[in-house]
Amino acid sequence: MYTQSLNSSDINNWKLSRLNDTELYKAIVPGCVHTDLQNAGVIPDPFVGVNEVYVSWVAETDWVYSLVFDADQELLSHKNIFLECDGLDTIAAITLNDNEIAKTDNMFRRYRFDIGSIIKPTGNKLSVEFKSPVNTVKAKIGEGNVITPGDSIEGSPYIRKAMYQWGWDWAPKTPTSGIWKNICIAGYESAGIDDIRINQTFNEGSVSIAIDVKIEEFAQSEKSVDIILLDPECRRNNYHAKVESGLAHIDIEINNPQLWYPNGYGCQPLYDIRAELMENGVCIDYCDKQIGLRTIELIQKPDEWGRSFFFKVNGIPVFGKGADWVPADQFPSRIDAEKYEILVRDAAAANMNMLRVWGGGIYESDDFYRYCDQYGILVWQDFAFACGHYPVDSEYLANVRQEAKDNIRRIRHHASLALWCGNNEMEWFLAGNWGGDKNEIMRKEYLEIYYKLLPEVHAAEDPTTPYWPASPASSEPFVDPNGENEGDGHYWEVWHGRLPFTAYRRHYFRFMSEFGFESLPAYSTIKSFAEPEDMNMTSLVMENHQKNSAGNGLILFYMAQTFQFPKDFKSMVYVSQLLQAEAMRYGVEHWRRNRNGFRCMGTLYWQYNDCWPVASWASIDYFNRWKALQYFAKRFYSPILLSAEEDANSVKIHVTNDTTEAFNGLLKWQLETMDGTIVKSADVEINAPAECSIKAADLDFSEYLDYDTRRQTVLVHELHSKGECLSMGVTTFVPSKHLDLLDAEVSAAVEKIDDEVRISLESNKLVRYVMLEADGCDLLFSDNFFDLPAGRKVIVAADTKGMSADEISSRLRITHLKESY
Ligand code: BMA
Repeated sequence: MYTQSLNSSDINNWKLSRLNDTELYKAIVPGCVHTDLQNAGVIPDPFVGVNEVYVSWVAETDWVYSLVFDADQELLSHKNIFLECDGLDTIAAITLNDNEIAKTDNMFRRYRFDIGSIIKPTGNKLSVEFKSPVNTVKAKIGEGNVITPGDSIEGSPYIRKAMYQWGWDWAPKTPTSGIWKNICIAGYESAGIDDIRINQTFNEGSVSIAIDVKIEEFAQSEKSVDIILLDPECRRNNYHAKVESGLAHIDIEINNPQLWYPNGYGCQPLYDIRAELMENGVCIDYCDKQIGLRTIELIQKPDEWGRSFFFKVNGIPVFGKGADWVPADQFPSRIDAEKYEILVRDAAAANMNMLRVWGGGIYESDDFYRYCDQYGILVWQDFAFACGHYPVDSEYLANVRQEAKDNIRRIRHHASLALWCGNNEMEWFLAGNWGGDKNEIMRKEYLEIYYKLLPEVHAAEDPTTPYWPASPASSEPFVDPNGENEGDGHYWEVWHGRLPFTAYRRHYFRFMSEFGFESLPAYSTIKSFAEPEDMNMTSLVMENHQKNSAGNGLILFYMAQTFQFPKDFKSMVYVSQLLQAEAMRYGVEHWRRNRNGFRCMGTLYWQYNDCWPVASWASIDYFNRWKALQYFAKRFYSPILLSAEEDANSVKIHVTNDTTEAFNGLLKWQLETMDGTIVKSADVEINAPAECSIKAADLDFSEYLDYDTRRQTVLVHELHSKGECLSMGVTTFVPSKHLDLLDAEVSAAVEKIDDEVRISLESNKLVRYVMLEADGCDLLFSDNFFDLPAGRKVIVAADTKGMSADEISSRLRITHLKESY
């Protein structure tokens, strides 16, 4: 096979123009109209100020991408020549040398067209015309039973285009168009590899790998397939099989297999498999896959509460710790491998082991799954449906069927893939009275896709990965899909429902796949889109960068319950992040305390990341900056968790051990005043068996806590093991706003050891939520937004980014709660 890339390059000069217009702009492929128009100076950056509103015309316009190219000589020497498009967004018509070769209508599909009779050696004219997505769906409104998600441009479900691009409660309304993935021309001789499927069977001491290679034959001849297997140490083994009736089958036995584990449970060894299609001793096509050896099961067994819902990897029950992933850019062609790596790496750094790729986004690029394999992040993959009701005419269904097949085939071999899930929240909505008098018919239509079509494709293409109809769902369609006793659950009464954080503790969902709380992004991120005069929660610009209409009000509503009103906007940003982090900590710690008997076995908070700079539920913002929540997550997702369950005058202290080994350590607790004077203290030996949560102490402080002392006293709890303090926490008996925090002297000693800077912090009085920042640069600290009780030392490390200790010292800014009001 020979490929000629048509992606933008020195020789591939793509142009963009309005349909029937002669003005041409330089275009980048892969890319999209918004980024091209911005580069050409035609539109301002849609992410800045309220530009989103001013650029809405772009999505109401038809656009044409065009390229004139010469065909490579070697390409033309092949008998079978195809145009291959990995992603066209969305309603496209492709013309080559004045022949319309195809029309496409699904952003998620891969397309291939025979152009052998049309391509010529020089001066090929290729154009891809994109119809306005907004006008396309507008013309369909009224057809079938369709419901548009609440915050989106009306009609979005009519076409197979990522839902979030039409606007969401964290995304702007800028549905774009363009060639968003690679495009190339491929020439084949007598055959090419159509598909490769890899199955693993686990035996005592070995894993059998069955590889099926499907060949697309253009001409009959003798062919074979060579398989080259590289183990994690790059030791090579070769295998060989004949192609018969378009298929080659190879069985491989791997002795002493090195198993792949999710983050926190072991390593992530990966095996490389290359399949080479051979004809007369020459390789005429090849295909590479990387796999990990592991079993994965979704365990749903009846029990005293209902039915369990958790994942077992290599037989280990894994508590799912993570968050919900949304596309990392509003214009997804912009998400490069580096961005994927940062986000996946930072999930692992925060002790996560799972991300849920939410259905209103995209099937992510191969890079995403590759990094999830490498960092041990399990992937819960939704199919691309969320919060809407979609057409079920035969054409639409056929389109969805092909979309599911394309993406399952592309993703299924990844070690990280844990679950295929039909959609986001639609079963839950339909179980209510969604659709009014159409509810009954819509339920039937719903079953067509998520209980028939997708399960069929799943059964044919990837039956070993579990399938789940919807998030949330239960064991029977429409029967209490968001119930606590079975399946997964979304809990939104904290935030949308305005209940206090304590409400989390009243619920014991089997697997929390969504719950969340908003905050503002980093101040430096806000500066990317707002001017100094916009730095106010209710300014036009800040409200445009808050897509949940109640959002800023909810932040202030909850803030009033816990914190004093911040003195300025920068403090508002800081306190909003503390609030969010505390909310998620409250929930996660509760559910992790209740893992015994597999009662609660997962927490994926909403949401991990952002697609533009915005106030949202994310823990990492658009510029990859960690909010307080991401640092909190690193602590509340640590394999051994120390958590305190306070109630009026009492505190129960728990140790949750997610590891497969028993944990022995020492709990040191101290009831103390702000200056560190001990009121009462004790050391408690901890023996926490593997995979379980224990109550380590049940303390009643009634005799020490009166109206005044409860504002002046806190409980400090530390977990020690092998001479090291693993974690430290502070529990208060009043909300932070009423604590009698004292003026404190915080010292910071900075030293540089190789490429790492270590900052030793000490304070003479308790300071809460210490925030470290480095002026003018983004340092990723080993810990941040932590409490520093009187007399303790906390050492925080960071990569120096080439700076000296002095330079870091001079840039270092330390803030804590008392300075916010
Ligand atoms: C859930 C998600 C998203 C939404 C979030 C916050 O419903 O599935 O649709 O962004 O809540 O409202």
